[in-house]
Amino acid sequence: MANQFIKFSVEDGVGRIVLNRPETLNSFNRAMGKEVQDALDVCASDKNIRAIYITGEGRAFCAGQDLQEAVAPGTKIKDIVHATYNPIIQKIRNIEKPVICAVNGVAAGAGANIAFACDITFAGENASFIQSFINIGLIPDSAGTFFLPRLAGLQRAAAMAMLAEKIKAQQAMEFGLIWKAVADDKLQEEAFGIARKLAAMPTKGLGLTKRLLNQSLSSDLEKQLFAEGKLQEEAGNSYDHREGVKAFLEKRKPVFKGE
Ligand code: T3D
Repeated sequence: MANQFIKFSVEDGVGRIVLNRPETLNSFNRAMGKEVQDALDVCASDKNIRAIYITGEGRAFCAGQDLQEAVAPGTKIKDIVHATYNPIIQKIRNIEKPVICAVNGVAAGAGANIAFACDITFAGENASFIQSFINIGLIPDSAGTFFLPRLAGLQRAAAMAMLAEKIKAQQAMEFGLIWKAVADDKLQEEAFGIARKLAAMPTKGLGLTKRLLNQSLSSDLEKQLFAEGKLQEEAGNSYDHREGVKAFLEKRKPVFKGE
């Protein structure tokens, strides 16, 4: 079925998801949450999609939950969190392909935490991030309490979550919450260029790298060293490993298939 609240396309091996409710700053209603989840499922299962790109339409990236929808009679907050945000974060982390995010404006609440959960996040220099939850008496969800302290440290996580001050892209980069702040007018070109580049790289190796980085968040040195040995064997059995070594020895550019 055609999407109503996102745009989804495949370009140069990249699954491109654009949050598209600009009149509410791309805030999530349930239907948009489902469309994003479905698009992520397509990206996970389609062999021709080797990287994923997420951005927003208009002046914002995403203002988190649509608060009009959240106050509708009979709505349970826990149901929204379980149906919309938890699966999106799980899919972003579990897809064994790189997920690139281009934050094109304000990212608030769940919108900010979705951006922080992606593998490589770019933001336009005038984009901003706000843990706006506490302004409406809520707590950070969408893995904010997981990623904020791990990426930025406990003090910064607490201050961001408790004070709900807007931070600009440059500061988010200095805190380690995003990879790079770039000029607004270069954001899409630069971030999509990286997604395109990743889509031509050894997908298997990238996916296994992501699995190990995920695992490291709740692991210890011994377990991690053991897992690296095991997955290096798997990477070493891939077509792209053979091609990479062959191309190196033949002094030519490798042509990776993602296998
Ligand atoms: O059920 C649950 O709630 C559980 C789920 C939780 C997950 C969450 O994400 S909770 C957090 C929800 N999000 C927020 O609290 C953010 C609310 N928005 C803002 O604080 C501000 O809009 C921004 C800081 C994001 C941007 O400010 P600004 O000044 O650039 O824009 P604005 O004028 O406030 O908003 C522009 C329009 O978008 C405006 O509509 P209008 O007046 O032009 O018709 C505004 O109402 C609308 N809008 C912005 N955010 C939301 C929204 N409409 C619905 N839901 C929103 N979240």
